[in-house]
Amino acid sequence: MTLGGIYLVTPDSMTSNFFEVTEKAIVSGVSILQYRNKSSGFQDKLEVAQKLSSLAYRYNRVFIIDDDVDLAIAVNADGLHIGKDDIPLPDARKRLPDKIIGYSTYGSREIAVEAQSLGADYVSFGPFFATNSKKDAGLYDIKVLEEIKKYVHVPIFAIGGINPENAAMLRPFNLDGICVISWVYSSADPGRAVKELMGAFYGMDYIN
Ligand code: TZP
Ligand code: MG
Repeated sequence: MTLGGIYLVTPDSMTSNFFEVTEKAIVSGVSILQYRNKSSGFQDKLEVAQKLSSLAYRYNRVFIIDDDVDLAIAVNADGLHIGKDDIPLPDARKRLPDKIIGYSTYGSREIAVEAQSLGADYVSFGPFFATNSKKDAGLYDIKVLEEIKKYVHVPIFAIGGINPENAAMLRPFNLDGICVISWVYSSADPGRAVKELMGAFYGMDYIN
């Protein structure tokens, strides 16, 4: 399984049409879905994660859980996404020997190289653009992506404030994919939002 394309992350608050929007985005071309919830208890997260997992499974998409290794195991997700404040990567790998593990590298090539050496299956960089979806996020220089493919050989994603306009700016770096929350979840037409993003990221016309 190769990891890449449009990687959709769930927003902090779930609107009443959350599952509908998520399904539309998946149908329109999202290839990876991440359930990210930093505020609810395990039982509530379990219910949502089970629904999202069946949705992703129905369309043969990759399903990833953010932070919570127990939840990833409970729903038999395809993988787990972690960063510096989460379970250390080697411990996550012990708990999930055969699953995908993604690692946040913020704006650091060194973190990315280390995560790769510890067995991360993909890494994410960013934010490079202002975001309202992660309050404590820094803002990093896109320059870190120059020549990154010389050092990092697992799939590379960018995250944070990505929209079709700036997604086109990422094209020269030949990244494997881009992660988004608000561009899709704040859109009146999430299917179109995904297609516009694909068009910008791949430099092709995906709108039809
Ligand atoms: N990690 C870094 S930025 C970010 C996360 C989870 C939020 C991305 O959301 P948006 O709305 O696409 O900027
Ligand atoms: Mg985390």
